[in-house]
Amino acid sequence: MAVERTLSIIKPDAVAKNVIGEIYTRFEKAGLKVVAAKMKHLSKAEAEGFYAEHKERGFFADLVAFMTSGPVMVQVLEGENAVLANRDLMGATNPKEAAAGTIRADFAESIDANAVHGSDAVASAQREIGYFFAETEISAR
Ligand code: RTP
Ligand code: MG
Repeated sequence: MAVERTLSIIKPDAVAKNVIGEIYTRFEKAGLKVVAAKMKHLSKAEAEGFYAEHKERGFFADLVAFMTSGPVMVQVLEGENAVLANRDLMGATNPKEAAAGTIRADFAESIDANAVHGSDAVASAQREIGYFFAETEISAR
């Protein structure tokens, strides 16, 4: 097993529901450490750049509109197999398909307002962490 870092975003719906702390508790109980964090209200350009891999998809405009609809909480999580561990905590993209006890099953409303983002691979995690954080903003723990 390898210690990895992954990028997590608590999306505008979950911030508005005031469940940042409940989601952080799930990270901590799973052994994932928050090693950097910031709250941000993304600009349209920031959201478009972050989700550039999806720019040809039919849902892209809705995704960008949703991600800029309110503040988000962005964090770097560190731990054993952090990328997959966080994806397991999140559950399926569509909350209707998310396993019981996952963040999306418990806090998400729809495939658009689905509470959290998590990097899907080590390579995308590196890109996404660099998109939001300078190396000096990440605390080794
Ligand atoms: P995320 O990137 O946000 O962690 O979610 P994910 O990997 O589970 O899903 P992804 O395929 O990367 O899609 C990014 C976000 O776009 C929205 N989406 N809408 N209407 C649709 O068919 C659709 N498909 C995806 C979701 O909000 C998803 O989280
Ligand atoms: Mg994704």
